[in-house]
Amino acid sequence: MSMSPAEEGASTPNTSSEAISSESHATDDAISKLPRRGELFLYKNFWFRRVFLERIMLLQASFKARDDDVILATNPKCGTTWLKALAFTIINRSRYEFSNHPLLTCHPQQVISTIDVETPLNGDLACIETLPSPRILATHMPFSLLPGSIGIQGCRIVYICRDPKDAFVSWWHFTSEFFREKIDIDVAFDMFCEGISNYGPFWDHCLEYWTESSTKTDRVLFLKYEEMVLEPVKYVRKLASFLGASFTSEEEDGKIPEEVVRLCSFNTLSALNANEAQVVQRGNIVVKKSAYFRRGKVGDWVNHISEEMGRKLDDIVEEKLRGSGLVF
Ligand code: PAP
Repeated sequence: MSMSPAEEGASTPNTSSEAISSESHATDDAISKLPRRGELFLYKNFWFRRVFLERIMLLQASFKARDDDVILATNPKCGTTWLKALAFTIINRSRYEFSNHPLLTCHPQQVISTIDVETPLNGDLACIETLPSPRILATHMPFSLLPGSIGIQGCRIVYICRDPKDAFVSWWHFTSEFFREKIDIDVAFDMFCEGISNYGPFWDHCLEYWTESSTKTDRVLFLKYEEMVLEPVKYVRKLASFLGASFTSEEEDGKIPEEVVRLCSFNTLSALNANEAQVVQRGNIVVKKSAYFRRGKVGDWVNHISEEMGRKLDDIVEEKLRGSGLVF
């Protein structure tokens, strides 16, 4: 089972601290010179919080992909937790019984690491490098900023996107409740509409992976949260097939795809992670496990932003995606 770098890498000795320290000063300098809006820095057409950008730069310089890596890519709050649970369960299904499965005790965020959130800032990638193949790694990085070796090695990439209105509301809740940052929702919404959000513009993030997935169908699988909610078994089969782990006829007869869906469902996982005292370590932050299971509903945005705001964002996104074939 792959563990998060935060867990595995915490006590790994730093072999070249001087080199890393001067590199990190250079990164600090480079980031300080970037255009800035509040906490966000504009780097190569995308906005990032400093901690994530530092890791992205570090990974671009040092991450070495393997040809059998599976990369789970998402805009924040678009279904990362769900996709991690599904991919982990599908790929490891011969190793674990459903009745005694790691996900019954470990949070999906603990079994697969989001590399740009959890890589130690001291630059030590041992925690990723020592994982056995095939590695499953997650990222919020835009396609254009993925470390070059991912393209060269031809890893498989699974991308999940979600209606931006629900993603925005989910992010706003997560940020305000769990990081105690009281962000005015109207101000945050206006910035989101301008394209200024962590890892945004939201639409450019989706579009880059969408474009790749339309030309490289064997390398990039593009999924939509809403479609998966409607027909989870169909998409679990699709995901398994893309990952080179199609269900056998015996597994189909044994209703294994349905079992995967059940184990990884919002209802199952949220009940297991409901204890407010349980936390997950993500890089240098500690988050309540339950923070990743808020409502898990399609269309919950109507309860938090007005119809008018919803229409405004829809119009912007429609305009930005026009001609691409991607619609929400
Ligand atoms: P991350 O990007 O920070 O890793 P991510 O898992 O993408 O987080 O986002 C959490 C959202 O996925 C939450 O949405 P909500 O705020 O609208 O409720 C969460 O409820 C939802 N989610 C988590 N697990 C599941 C699941 N198993 N099935 C469906 N939705 C889920």
